Amino acid sequence: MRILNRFIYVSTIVLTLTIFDQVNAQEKKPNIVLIYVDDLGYGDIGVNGAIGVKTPNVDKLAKNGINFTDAHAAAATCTPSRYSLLTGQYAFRNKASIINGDAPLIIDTDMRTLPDMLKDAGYTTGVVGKWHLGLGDGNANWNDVVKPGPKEVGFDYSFLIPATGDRVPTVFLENQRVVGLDASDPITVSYIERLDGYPIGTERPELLKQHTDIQHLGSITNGISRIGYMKGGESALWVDEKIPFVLTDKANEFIDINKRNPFFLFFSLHDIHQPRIAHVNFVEASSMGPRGDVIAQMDWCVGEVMKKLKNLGISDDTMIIFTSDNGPILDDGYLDYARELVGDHKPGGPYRGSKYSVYEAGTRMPTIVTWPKEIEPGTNDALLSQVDIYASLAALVGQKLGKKDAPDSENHIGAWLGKSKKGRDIMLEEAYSYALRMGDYKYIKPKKNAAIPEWIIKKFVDPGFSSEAQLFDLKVDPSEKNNIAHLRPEVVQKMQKELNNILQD
Ligand code: NG6
Ligand code: CA
Repeated sequence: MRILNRFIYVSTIVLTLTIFDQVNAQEKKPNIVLIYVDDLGYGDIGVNGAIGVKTPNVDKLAKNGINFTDAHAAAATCTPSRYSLLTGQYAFRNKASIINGDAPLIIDTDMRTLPDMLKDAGYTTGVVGKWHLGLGDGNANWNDVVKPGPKEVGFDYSFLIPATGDRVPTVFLENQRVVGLDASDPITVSYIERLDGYPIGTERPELLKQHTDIQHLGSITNGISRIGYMKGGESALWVDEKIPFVLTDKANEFIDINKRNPFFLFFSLHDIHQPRIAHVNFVEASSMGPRGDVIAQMDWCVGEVMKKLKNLGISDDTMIIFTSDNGPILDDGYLDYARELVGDHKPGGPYRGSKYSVYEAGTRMPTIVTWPKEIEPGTNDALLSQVDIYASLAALVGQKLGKKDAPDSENHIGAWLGKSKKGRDIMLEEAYSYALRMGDYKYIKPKKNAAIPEWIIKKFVDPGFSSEAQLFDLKVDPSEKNNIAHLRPEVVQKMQKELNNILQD
C-alpha cells in the first residue's frame, strides 16, 4: 500500500511538471542562436557546392531549415556588418569601418539595440566570440572592467575576442574583464608605438609559426605576430589552436544556464578569419590547407551547439540563424597558401568578388535558418539583408519599434521563416564603394577617384571600383561580367536616384 501511495504521489508530480512544461512551451518565444561565422563565403559550405572540405553539420542545418540564396551581410567587411546587424542601421551613417583592438565602442549606448529589444521581450542575452565593435571610451584600461562594452548595449553576458585574431590584445574578456590576468603583469596596448613587451615579427621572424605581411608583424604571442603592440598579460594570452574549443564551451555553458528562459545567443566564431591556425584535430581535414581545415573546424563548432540543444531537448524551440559577416578572402596577409591550394573550390560560389569587394560575393552570404517547430525545410531566394534581422525578430517576439529604433531595418519575418518568397524591393550593399540591388538588377555607384589602393591589389581583391556606372542583370549574368549600364540608362538613372536617396548625397 505504501508503495502504491508513493507511486501515485510521484506520478502526480511528474504529470504536473509535464503539464507545466507544455504550457510553458506554448507560451515560449523561441530561443535564438545567431551563429555568425567570420569571412565565410557563399560557396564555402557543402550545400552551396564546396569542394575540398566537408561541412556535414551545416549541411544538416540546411536540410532541416531554409537555405537562403540571396541573403546579404550589410557590408563587405566585419565591423560595418556587425554594426548594422546589432543596430538595424546602415554602417555609413556611423562611418563605421574596420577598427583596431584599442578602438572605443562604436555603438551609441543610448541606442536601442537588437539585444536591448530582445531583453524587452523577456530574453536573456549573451555574446560569445569575436566582438570587433570597440570597447571602452578610447582610453581602455585592460586591467579593470573595460566599459562601455556589450553590457552597455544590451548583452547580459559576454565572452569576447576583443577585435580580431590578428590584432592585439590577444586575450579573452569575460563580462568585460580580461580572463586569467595576473595583476602583477598588467596589459598595455598600442597601435602607434612599439612597447617593450613581446618580441615583434620584423625582428624575430624565427619565432613565427606562420609568416605574414608587414601590417601583421607587430607583437608575437603564441608564435603569431599581430597588428599592434602589446605588453604584459602573459598568463591571460590565448592559444589560437584552442579558440574554437574555448568559445564553443562558453556558448554551450550559456545555453545550459539559460535553457529555461528564452535566450538570445550571438555566437560569433573566430573561424574562418586569419590567422587560420587549425587545431591538430582538424589539420588536413580538407584538401585546401589551413583555410579549408578551419572550415571543417567551424563546422565542428556548429555541430557541438546543435548537439547541446538536442541533448537539452530544446532544439524544436530554438531558432538558429547561421550566416557570415562578409565574403571570403584567400590572402588576407598570413602565408597559409590558401590561394595556391584552393583547387576547383569556389569560396564565393558563382559570384564575383570577395571580402572588401562591392561585387556580390562581398556580401552574399551562406545563410540558413532553422526552427523545427515552425519552419518547413526548403530554399528561399528572397532578397534579404542582415540589417533586417532586427525588425524581423522584433515582429516575431511582438516588440514595437520606436521612431529612432533600427531606422534601416525592414520586417521580413515571413521570408526568414520561409512563409513568403518576398524580401526587399531595394537593398544597399556597402563596401569601399556602394551598390544597390533592385530585384535582379545590381547597380554600382561610380567612384570618382577609382584608383585601387595598393593593399587591395596585393590581396588580389577585385573591388569593383570604376569611374563609370556599372549595371548588371543578375538573372542572366549572376557573375557580373557584362556591364549593361549603356543599354539601360533609365534603370541606371532610377537606381542612382534610389541610392542617392539612401546616402543622401
Ligand atoms: C584589414 C587587415 C586584414 C584583416 C581585416 C579585418 C591589413 C592590411 N589588413 O585591415 O588583415 O584584419 O582588416 O578583417 O591590415 S575583418 O573580417 O575583421 O573585417
Ligand atoms: Ca569578417
